[in-house]
Amino acid sequence: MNENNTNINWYPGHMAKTKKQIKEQLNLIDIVYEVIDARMPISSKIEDIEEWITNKPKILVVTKMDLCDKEQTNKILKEYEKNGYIVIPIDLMNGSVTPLINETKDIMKKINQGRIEKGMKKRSARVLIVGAPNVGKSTLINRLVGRKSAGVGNTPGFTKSLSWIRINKDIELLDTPGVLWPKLKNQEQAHILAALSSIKEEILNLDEIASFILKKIYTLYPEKLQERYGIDKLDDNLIEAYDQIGRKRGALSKGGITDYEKVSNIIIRDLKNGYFGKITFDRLK
Ligand SMILES: Nc1nc2c(ncn2[C@@H]2O[C@H](COP(=O)(O)OP(=O)(O)OP(=O)(O)O)[C@@H](O)[C@H]2O)c(=O)[nH]1
Ligand SMILES: [Mg+2]
Repeated sequence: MNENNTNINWYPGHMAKTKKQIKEQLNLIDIVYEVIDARMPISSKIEDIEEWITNKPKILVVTKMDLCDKEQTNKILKEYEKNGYIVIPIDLMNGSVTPLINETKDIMKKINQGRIEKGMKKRSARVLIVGAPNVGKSTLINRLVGRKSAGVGNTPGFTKSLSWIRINKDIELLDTPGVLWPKLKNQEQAHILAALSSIKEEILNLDEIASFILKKIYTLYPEKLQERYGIDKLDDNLIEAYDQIGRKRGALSKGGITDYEKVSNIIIRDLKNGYFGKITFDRLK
């Protein structure tokens, strides 16, 4: 992978534009929900957020708790708490959003006390939602509103523009398109984001993402590779593994040769559809 090319693709113009638009709205904002994906609580956290969203109370909202390996994710979340973050983990499919609403009201109460002391009127909370693509920002908004008012889709870049949505009489929310940051820490982070659908698949090579997924699962959760594909051992070149998956899943071209592209797609879809079970790809160093 060419470092320069990938950097350009990771940070396309529309993300720079979103960032600029968010900055323009910042003085209207009381509270920030910084959304991260529980399966990648380190890799999906906006790295440069402290540089462009300063002096705002933030809540770290951790979505997709139902999909993660809780033992690993909780270790990382504890570390965030130790560093002073307010952390609210949520399963947006079945869990409750009440803890988040209560936390928001608490913070707003303090802000309003300050306003009243200055002779200003109380007002409802204006909340900005930010996060990497596909982490669940719009789904969170829909849960908070209690109906579908923001567009949702399992591809990065679903939301295309900023929009205000009223949650209830106390809270108004600004939904924003997913953003990344100009320079990803390393290839590992880029691959994790791509594997878990926060970077468009087309940007990295499909085979590269699929190989990364295989190796990652083999390293962190070898039993899941056995369960799903009957693979006990992964060689460095992955050819045997691809052949095995190809046979098992009928991804063969004429003459019984493995269709490698099809296998790559199978691996990526399997992860996307949660067929490896509950996984977390980040680890504390
Ligand atoms: N299982 C599970 N799926 C979730 C959860 N939150 C979001 N999703 C799914 O994740 C996908 C992305 O959700 P969106 O709400 O569109 O994500 P977004 O952050 O708004 O994405 P962009 O607009 O592309 O930046 C959708 O398929 C959601 O159904 C969750 O807590 N659990
Ligand atoms: Mg969205």
